[in-house]
Amino acid sequence: MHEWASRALKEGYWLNTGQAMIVGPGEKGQMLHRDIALWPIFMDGAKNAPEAMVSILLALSDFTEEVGATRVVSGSHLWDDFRRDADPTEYVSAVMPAARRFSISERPCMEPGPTPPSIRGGEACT
Ligand SMILES: O=C(O)CCC(=O)C(=O)O
Ligand SMILES: [Fe+2]
Repeated sequence: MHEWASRALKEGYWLNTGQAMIVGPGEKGQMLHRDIALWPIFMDGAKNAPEAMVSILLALSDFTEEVGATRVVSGSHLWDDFRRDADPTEYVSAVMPAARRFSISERPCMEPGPTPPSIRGGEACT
């Protein structure tokens, strides 16, 4: 992550978050969101705002559609309007076995999938 973050965030960076994202049976899915919305100025700039945050999500258990693999709206980091709602047909699921990871700029929309029948664990670092 250090190599990638150093390249993407040219002025240097801080480790912002390191947290387990454990989702279990009966829990509601998280709404589709962009983490960069924590800093609205970057939402206003949309695709022209500077890259301010990058993330890695590591699967601690298998990520399948059934257990709520994170959904990502591919290409949403290039939208002109970051407040536009994504259409469900635009989602792709980050299906991957445990111990794999995916890396994203924090501009994309993403959400965990539907309520899982078993525990789904992820580790997020931003
Ligand atoms: O747990 C997930 O699938 C997504 C987590 C998330 O939204 C985040 O780490 O910011
Ligand atoms: Fe998030």
